[in-house]
This record gives sequence, C-alpha cells and structure tokens, in this order.
Amino acid sequence: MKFSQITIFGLGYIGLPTAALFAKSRIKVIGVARDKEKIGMINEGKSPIIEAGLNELVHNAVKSGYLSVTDNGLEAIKNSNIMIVIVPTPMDEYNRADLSAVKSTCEIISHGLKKDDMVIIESTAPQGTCQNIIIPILEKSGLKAGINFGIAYTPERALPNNTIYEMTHNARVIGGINNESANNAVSLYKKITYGDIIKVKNLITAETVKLIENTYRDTNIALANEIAMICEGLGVDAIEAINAANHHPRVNILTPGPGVGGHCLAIDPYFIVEIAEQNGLEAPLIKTARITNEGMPNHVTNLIIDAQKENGKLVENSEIGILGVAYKGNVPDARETPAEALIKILLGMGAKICAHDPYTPKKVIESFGASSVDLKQIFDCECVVLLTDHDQYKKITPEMIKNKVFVCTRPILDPEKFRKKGVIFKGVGRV
Ligand code: SAJ
Repeated sequence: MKFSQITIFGLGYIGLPTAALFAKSRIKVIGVARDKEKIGMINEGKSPIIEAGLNELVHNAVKSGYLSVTDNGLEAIKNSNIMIVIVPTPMDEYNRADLSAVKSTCEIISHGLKKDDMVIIESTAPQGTCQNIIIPILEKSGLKAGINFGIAYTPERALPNNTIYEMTHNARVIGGINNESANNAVSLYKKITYGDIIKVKNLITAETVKLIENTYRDTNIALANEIAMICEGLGVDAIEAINAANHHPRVNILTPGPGVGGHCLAIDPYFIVEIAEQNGLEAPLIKTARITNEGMPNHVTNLIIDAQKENGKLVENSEIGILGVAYKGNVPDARETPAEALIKILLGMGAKICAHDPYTPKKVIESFGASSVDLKQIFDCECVVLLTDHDQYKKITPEMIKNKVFVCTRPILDPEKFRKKGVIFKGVGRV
C-alpha cells in the first residue's frame, strides 16, 4: 500500500508526537483537533504539550511542510488514505469507558471513507470495541471492513516524559481485521520505529495486550502497597525487604507509594472488569488491586494523623504542606493523581492545605482545593507530606523541615537521616 497522506484524529500526549514522527519520515500528515488555541500553536510550530524533545520535533515537522493541523476532519480525510484515531477514552462516573470521542471521530471518518482506505485505532478501549462499536460506525459509509477498507488496532505504549524515545524504540503490537490490514499497518509503523513489531492474531488480541500491560503494573503496585502496609504493622522496612526480594532473578515487585495515578494504570483495569462482567465473567483480583491502590490516600491520612499525634497535635485546623501533586515524578500531569483524593480527605477533616509542584499549573493545584504556594512556604507548615517523586525533592534535608514532622510517601529519602536530626518521619512501608 502506498501511503499518500495520513489524517491523525487527536493531538494529545500520544497523537501529537505520532503526527510529528510520521511527518519527519516524510509522509504528509494532517492533524485534526478541536481546540482552536492548540491548532494555532501547532501550526506556528509550537507544542502545546510539555514533553522532552517534542517542541523541536513539532517545529521541524511544521516548518518542513509535512505537518499541518485543522479542525475540519472531513476535509482532512479527502486526500488521505490512512486515518489514525488517537482520541481520549476516559472513564465515566460508573468506572465504564467513555467512548464518545472515538464514536464521534469514527462517524466523521464514515462520511468520507473511500475504497481501499485504512483506519488505524490507537485509543485504549475495552476489548471488542473495534469489532462491536467502531466497525459498525465505519460501515455506515456503505463500505465493508476487511473487504473495501482496512482496519488495524495498535496501542501506544510510550512512557510519559520519555515518549519520543519509547515511541521510536519500544516494541509495537499490531492486530488487524485480516492479514492485509495488519501488514499495511506494520509497513506504516516501520517508518517511525526501530522497535520490533509484533503482529497478533486479530483486533481484540491487540486491544487486550494494551489493557493487560497496565493491569499487570497496577496489580503489582497493589501487591507492593499491601506488603508495605503489613510491614509497617510488623515493624519491617518494606522498601528494604522488597529491594532484597527483587534480587531474586524471577521477582520484580514494584514500589509502594501514595496510590496510582495517571490516565492509564488507574483506568485500564476497569475496562477489563467492564467487559468481563458484561460477558458473565469475573475479575476479582483486578478489582481488588484497584480498591487497594485507591485506598492508599486513606492510609497516607493515617500516617499524617499518627505523625501529628506524636507531635502532640491534631490534623484538624493544622496547616499541611503537600510536596507534589503530579501523578508521578518529573511530569506536570495530575490526572487521577492520588494527591487530589488526599487533599479532599484532609480538607474534610478541617485541615488547611498548601501545595507545591514545580511542574503542575497553579490552577490545577487550586482546583483540588489547596492553596498553591512556593516551596519555602511548604517547609513552614506544621506537617510536610511528600507525594510525588520529583527529582527536585530528592535534595530535601532534615534542616528544611522546620516543624519536624514529615510524611514521605515515596522511598526517595532515608528515614534515619531525618530521625537523627529529630524529625518525626513516617513513610509508606517505612519503620
Ligand atoms: N507507581 C507506583 N509504583 C511504581 C511505579 C509506579 O506507585 O513502582 C505509580 C506512579 O507513581 C504513578 C502510576 O503508578 O502514579 C503510574 O505510573 P507508571 O510510570 O507506572 O505509568 P504511566 O501511567 O506513566 O504509563 C503507563 C506505562 N505502562 C506500562 O509501563 C505498562 C506506559 O508504557 C504506557 O504507555 C502508559 O501507561 C499508557 O499510556 O497506557
């Protein structure tokens, strides 16, 4: 198949770098987005997303003339024979996948779909979405999937903060409605990745791969968190124990912390639960892992209560300083962050919350109900709580903790160093 032009729907954390990489490989790309401000920025050669190397990549792609962006999807697909869908699939209030963006995008594509076009889906979605939801919408065009047009599913797997490297080096999984579709997608993605391409049997297998990767990680972290809480009760340092266990050649337990955030691990397991239950199947382990990880802000609250008690104080009316609201270190993203749940619990208990994050915008911090303050003000608070493992926080010293109460939920600082200087130090899994 000759790739004349690609239209990419969705220019977020994954869609934008994907678009810029295809443009770099000298295939003409039209990106489709809704936000006018974002469209304007990209067309000027600037990335609206903070990600290492992305600004330069977008700048070069736009200046070379191979990437441009519009809000008119139907117009964009006129001269394209490849349509890639990378729009968000968030979770609704009942923990079910909200596929509205995928559906409306496919409706647009169905109006302009031509014979021999290829549609590629990258958005994460419950198993069966391509077959049961996307194909029927695309077939409203009057064309038949697998006969008149091709369709493949290939999940993105890049890690935020290392997206461009991982997108071009990680192995990529591709499943198609038939061999021809899968092969066309393989040839296309070979243009942007040095990584292995793993062709799986069909669309649903490729959808499953994506979900089980993040579910594996979520379940592993839940195990680490449960071990941490048990160890705290037994007077065992869980971090020391996990690190030692991980020297076993077949053990790799992840790191306990304040909970699991981000738009992937905290959501994808629920997509498996949703489909399993719809099909009369059960997913007790996956559900329990979610409950454990979602419960971690409550556990951190108990650590704060204990630390304050040791200092002769209550959480009520106290000023608590939060270090980091981003869901993980060195990123600004605060989607599904455990910081939000913790801040809400503490506010409900009558505490006053100040928060600092070197990357997350002030308005996001304030939307959680905390006052956004500078680092110095955090250290003046009665109790300092570290939630995100930003590199900058690894330099915190006991002297900085003015009121000598510190709850450190990530294992990035040595408890003994703080205790020796009279700091009350509590941490997830620490004794
Ligand atoms: N976390 C822990 N302990 C750990 C590791 C992570 O508590 O040992 C927490 C983090 O602090 C964070 C959350 O888990 O709150 C998720 O962080 P992460 O680094 O595990 O993953 P994400 O969400 O940034 O990216 C994941 C990656 N998936 C896998 O590694 C299987 C990435 O490759 C995917 O592309 C991405 O999900 C996605 O888009 O699905």
